[in-house]
Amino acid sequence: MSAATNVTTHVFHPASAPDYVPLPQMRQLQLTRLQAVVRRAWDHVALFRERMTARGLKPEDIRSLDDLRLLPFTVKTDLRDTYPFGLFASPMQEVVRLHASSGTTGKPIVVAYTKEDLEVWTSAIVRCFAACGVTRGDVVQNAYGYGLFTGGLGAHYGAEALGATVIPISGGNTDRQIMVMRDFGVTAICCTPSYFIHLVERAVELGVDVRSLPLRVGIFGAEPWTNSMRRHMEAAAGIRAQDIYGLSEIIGPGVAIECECQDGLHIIEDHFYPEVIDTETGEPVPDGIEGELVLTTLSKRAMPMIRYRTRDITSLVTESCPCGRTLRRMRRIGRRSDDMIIIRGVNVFPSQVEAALLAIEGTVPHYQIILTREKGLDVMEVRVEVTPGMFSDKVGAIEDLNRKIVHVLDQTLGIRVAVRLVEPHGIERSEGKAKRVIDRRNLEQ
Ligand code: DLL
Repeated sequence: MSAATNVTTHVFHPASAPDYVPLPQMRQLQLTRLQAVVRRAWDHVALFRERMTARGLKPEDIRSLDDLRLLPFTVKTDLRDTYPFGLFASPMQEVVRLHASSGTTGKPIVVAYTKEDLEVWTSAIVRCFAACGVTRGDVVQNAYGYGLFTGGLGAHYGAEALGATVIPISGGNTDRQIMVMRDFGVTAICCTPSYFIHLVERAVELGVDVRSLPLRVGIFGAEPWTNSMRRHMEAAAGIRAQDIYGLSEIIGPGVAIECECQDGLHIIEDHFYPEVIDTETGEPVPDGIEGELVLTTLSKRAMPMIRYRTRDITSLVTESCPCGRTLRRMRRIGRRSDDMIIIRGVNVFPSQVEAALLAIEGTVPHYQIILTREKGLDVMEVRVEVTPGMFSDKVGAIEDLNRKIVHVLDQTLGIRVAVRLVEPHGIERSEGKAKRVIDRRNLEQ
């Protein structure tokens, strides 16, 4: 996309103005917002106030952006421990939407939005999509899942506000996706990168050449992907493949986006303030050095997040970007510092599998998760050892147990997994940390 088109997009959408503000102005805006959000969290969130008090801090101690590092971190288990609404800073009358995402064990984590929060979210997505060259002339097939997952509704309202035509098709039903893409003249698609690869492969089987369709841009995220996957998707579908990043705890999709330069993701930093820290020491690392991304929401009302440890590993890029945006960039996320795995866009913790299995009689807590990729789609198999008593039982009992585990895991994780029961001691014992996850998906394919 030329710079001229970019300027047009920028003027056309006043919401995109903060993308280009001079740095001193941005830092001032961030500081003002940071002070307000810390005050809000202090006033309304007990956990945050207690942690600040324990450090001898008051909201007025935050005088500069550097003072951010004085503040305590927030982590995923804080959301679990205060489940469901303990971190809300707004009364329920002001909360207009809830979403949820996987927690580390049985319960999900819940996130909340006021009307103003939804406006911020929508404006962030408008800016992200505009950065990818999507305009109101586009027909957007939104194949992120609609529901508790933030992907579907988040992308939906942003694309609509941009003035594009949105097709809220949600995930799944691949043959119908291909029919819609062809018949409705789709020009932009949003989904996980792995699903897009699957979709293109299926299209080939159906005799549809995606390269001959008007589709020209894909906005892919919710799971890690690589530059070689980008090249593959761009060549196979005749599109530009853009990376979008976000997480439920912060807002959902729309935290950071690739511009047409495809060289790092611009962080929407007037709303989401980034730091990168050393995972061990918790100390900030210099720009350009890898570490864990920590985000602070600068304008969220219903659920402010102060120094949220995302567990996503990246580094900050400070050089200016040829696109003209002054927003700092981060390198794409290739891995996490915890054991969360993402299967077809759904977050799964091995501890969730473990908790579910423990509740089922006839199994022992020896299990392994095997991940593979078939036709672009993630496949998860859970191998579980049965008890000796169960093993000597009839075949029917084993089959019943298998069905039961499939059902329970389906309920717990929200995705269908294959289950293979193995004989007692059938899973290799480890002398150190048990190797629970064997990931055979080759991200380079
Ligand atoms: O995945 C929000 C989202 C929806 C982002 C649609 C982009 C597009 P969660 O389900 O809470 O939210 O999962 C958040 O997914 O911490 C990362 O580990 C991973 N993730 C999200 N986007 C990317 C990306 C949504 N572009 C977790 N690259 C995050 C790599 C990503 N990992």
